[in-house]
Amino acid sequence: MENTGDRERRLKWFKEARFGMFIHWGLYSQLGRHEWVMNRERIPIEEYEKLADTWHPRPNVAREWARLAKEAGMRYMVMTTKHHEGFCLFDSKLTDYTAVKRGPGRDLVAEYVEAARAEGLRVGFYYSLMDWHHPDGARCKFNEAARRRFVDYIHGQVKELCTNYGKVDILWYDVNWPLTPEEWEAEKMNAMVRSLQPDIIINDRSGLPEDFGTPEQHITPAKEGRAWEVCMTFNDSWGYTPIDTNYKSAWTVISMLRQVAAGGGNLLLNIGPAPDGSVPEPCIRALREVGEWLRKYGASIYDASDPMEQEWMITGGFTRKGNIVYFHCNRWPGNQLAIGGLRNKVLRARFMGGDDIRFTQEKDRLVLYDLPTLPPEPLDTVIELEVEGTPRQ
Ligand code: FHN
Repeated sequence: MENTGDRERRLKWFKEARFGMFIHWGLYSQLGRHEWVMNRERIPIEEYEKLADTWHPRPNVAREWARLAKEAGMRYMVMTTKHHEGFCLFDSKLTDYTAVKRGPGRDLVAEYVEAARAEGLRVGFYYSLMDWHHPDGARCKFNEAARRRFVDYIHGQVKELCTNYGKVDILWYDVNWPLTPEEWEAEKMNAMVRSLQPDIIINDRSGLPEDFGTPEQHITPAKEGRAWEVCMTFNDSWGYTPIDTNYKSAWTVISMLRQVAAGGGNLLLNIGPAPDGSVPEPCIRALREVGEWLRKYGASIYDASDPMEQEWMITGGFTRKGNIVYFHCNRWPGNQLAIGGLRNKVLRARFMGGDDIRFTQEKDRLVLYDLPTLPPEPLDTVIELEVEGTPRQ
């Protein structure tokens, strides 16, 4: 039975990191339609496998991703080592359907690990349990011999990933269809992972709760203080889609970060690089702007949170570190601003890194006065409230 003290020790960096880069990259990137293209378009395996020999990514693209992640204020990365298509971006003794033995001709996971570490970022491995390429990937549900072979294959690959790449910080399982955790022998698999990587944190998608929850596309804070991380696409697909124009803006990402921080969770924001590894321009532009905002206001995001049941108000929301409450303003109503929901007596109000603000407080309602009539972009405004008990500077 996992002891919570050890879990809190292992989760400490993760909870403070707040913001990570998800990377979906694979054979599907060449088709530029969706990472589920093999399934959605019913492409026969022998047809789809040809993509394994036409994929020739540029060298060292992972370093470009790691530099961008760092510039964006991200503290960790999670890359697909194998998505549902079954193609392994890592070296494996259990299959020849790998980046080393086919088109790329090199270990793309090793390159990614080296790049992330070179930029001081934590390393996460995404690994899909569902596998459309393995002959037993579906019949394992109804045939014990097939289940045995498939479970041994999956456990064997997870062992390779936890053995051959040095320290791994996150194991990010995905889609455990078609087996139950018992049929996966998930307890045994995760115990093996922890024996090889004692500090690792494991998500909840092997079917066991493990260390953190993984809501997807919707900010859904976990209850009872359990660690959680919401994963989001940058546009409408996890994989590369050249025609998709619906990329999130920097302000949208900042707003998501503030809501995630308020709820005490993490944001794992996805990029779907082109087949050659290039990052779509709209991601680069937005991530650079997010990084700029975090360099100014990161203290109100990284290790500040306020997981009280706060209705995410139109005007904005709170995060908190000790007795400093940060108010992130969403909408700027003019030269006065009323903020509700405060649980402490306010001693001082000021723009974060800026001037003091005149205020009055009635119970939990604070009114700020003489605000600039033409304020900077509302999302660019973080108000810092020193509440009762903070040693005054
Ligand atoms: O089917 C996958 C999908 O392609 C993508 O990898 C997401 C990322 O969280 N996970 C599954 C859908 O939940």
